[in-house]
Amino acid sequence: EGLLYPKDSSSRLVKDLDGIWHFRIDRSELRDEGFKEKWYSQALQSTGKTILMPVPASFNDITQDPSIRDYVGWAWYDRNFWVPDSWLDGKTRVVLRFGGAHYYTIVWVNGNEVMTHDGGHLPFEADIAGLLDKGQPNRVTVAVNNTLDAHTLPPAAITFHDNPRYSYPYYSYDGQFDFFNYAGIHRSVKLYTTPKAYISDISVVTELEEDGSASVAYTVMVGGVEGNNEATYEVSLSGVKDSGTVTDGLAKGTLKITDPTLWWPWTLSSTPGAMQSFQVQITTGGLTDVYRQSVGLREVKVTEDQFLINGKPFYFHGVSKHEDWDILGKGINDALLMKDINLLKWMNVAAFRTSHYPYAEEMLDLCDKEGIVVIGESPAVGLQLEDNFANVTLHHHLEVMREMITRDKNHPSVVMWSIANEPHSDLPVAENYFKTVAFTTRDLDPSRPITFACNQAYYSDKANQFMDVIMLNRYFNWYDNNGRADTAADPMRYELQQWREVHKKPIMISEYGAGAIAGFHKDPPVMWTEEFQLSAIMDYWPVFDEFRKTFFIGELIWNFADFQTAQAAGRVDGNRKGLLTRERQPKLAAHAVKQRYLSLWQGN
Ligand code: E9O
Repeated sequence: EGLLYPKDSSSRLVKDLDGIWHFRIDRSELRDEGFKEKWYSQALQSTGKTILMPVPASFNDITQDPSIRDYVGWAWYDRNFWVPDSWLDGKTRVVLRFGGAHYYTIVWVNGNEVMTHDGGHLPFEADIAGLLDKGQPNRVTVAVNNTLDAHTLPPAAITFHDNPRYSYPYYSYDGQFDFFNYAGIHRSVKLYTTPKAYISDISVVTELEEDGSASVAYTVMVGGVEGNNEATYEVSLSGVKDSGTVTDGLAKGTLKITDPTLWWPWTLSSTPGAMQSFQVQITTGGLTDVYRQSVGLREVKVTEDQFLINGKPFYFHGVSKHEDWDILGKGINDALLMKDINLLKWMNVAAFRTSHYPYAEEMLDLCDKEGIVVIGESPAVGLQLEDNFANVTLHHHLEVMREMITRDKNHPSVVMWSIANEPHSDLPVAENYFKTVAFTTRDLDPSRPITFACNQAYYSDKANQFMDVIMLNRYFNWYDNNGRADTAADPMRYELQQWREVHKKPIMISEYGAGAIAGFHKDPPVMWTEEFQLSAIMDYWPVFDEFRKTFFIGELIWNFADFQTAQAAGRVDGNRKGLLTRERQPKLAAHAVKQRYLSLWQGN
């Protein structure tokens, strides 16, 4: 099954379930009252006191109640909805789709369990047509649990603080990952219809030929074809058409496009982001389903020293980001996504990494359209203890890669998979673990290179042998050499040379940076001032420039903007390494980065 984005067509209708839902956290000690009392079998409001909660959004920062902000356990949501009688004609699938909820989710419709989903960032859906009532409201109930453990992604160890002298007990995570564990229904909830026989998945892979044409290989998965019925299909792209019969649920072929309009990053072309519509129609037993998949024709390749997009060397000058906003937490909203896109362009950013989890599909759509290049990262951040590499994690990790590739494979903006961030890739268990994840990922998507963000040493890391590109996270003049912004260049130069000697592969920096509280100034600079952040970042640049002409393919600053973390002595209402504040206003360094990125781009 695929995870096509819900879209209207002549055979499909989409209905939004976003808005205000009822909400209740489970305050019982074991967080199990909701299951004991079967809160899903009735309106949540009739189970006890509920509050109103917006969807999509993290629930944490919506109220003034710290026990909701810091809540760990099952949180419950419900709402009513109507569907038109015409949807219940027995010939229509009515699919309930969650763009993402954090972390483990169970969904009921009219009291019947319809699906569960493990993991915080990817979509899940189920056909609920058979459970819906005519002529009366239907109810969807969601229980979502943000408890993390050694085998979730990200993994975390939880501590229960129940000292009787505290006015209330609380849970905390020790920091295996450095961002707030926002929770709730983070992405849009939609209902959409399809005919009983339907297009279940589409994938499109482009290869550029010597003669300037493009071969576009398509695979369409078809579901719900009855018995011995035959299904036929038609596809078209750029005026080129193909048609045939669906065999074993698949329609496959290659379109040859002689004069293709290529998708380009905005730093490589004055007409970037060319998206086109790949139209698919299937017909069987009198039913027709139509879906229009947005695609961009482009090809990605890695050589010993370069990253090529459509055969041209691409330099990843940009940032690593977070999904993190005031009030909304990790919830999304078009205005905020658009603002981030505009800020990326304002800073002349060519590329960003979706640290440390898959981002909303809506964001990738915007990147497709604007020609902003994306490195798609899995939620495997903080694999530090040997137990984090256990088979149960590996199994889940592979499942996450499968879901992420299923969801994102048609986004031309996504050019590479980052399979993890800062794992203990020096542990003996890491070698086999990463070998398996890398091989499986390549199997799932042979069209994109693989990497991960490494903070181990070139002599002890055991995972980069399986990667196509090496990414390094380095903080020479922040976590080391406190107060000396001028100490990064030498160790950086040495390390790049060593890594290159061990692995003849392209290398980029996926994190470097320093904390600054906006409005703090001092000269000579001290840590946490805007001046210090600026000089710490600038200290790396001559080294990057030294290797840029050879194997060095990119520089991503940590971070695009300040972001929320767990409370800690080294964090000031969050991590302050943003070039922008959390409210998206520039610090001193943002202006310098904007200048540098402009010249990198124009020098290209
Ligand atoms: C991962 C990212 O999520 N890399 C971190 C970033 C940071 O700002 C974090 O936000 O801390 C850097 C890891 C450096 C580890 C050094 C630890 C030294 C502890 C004093």
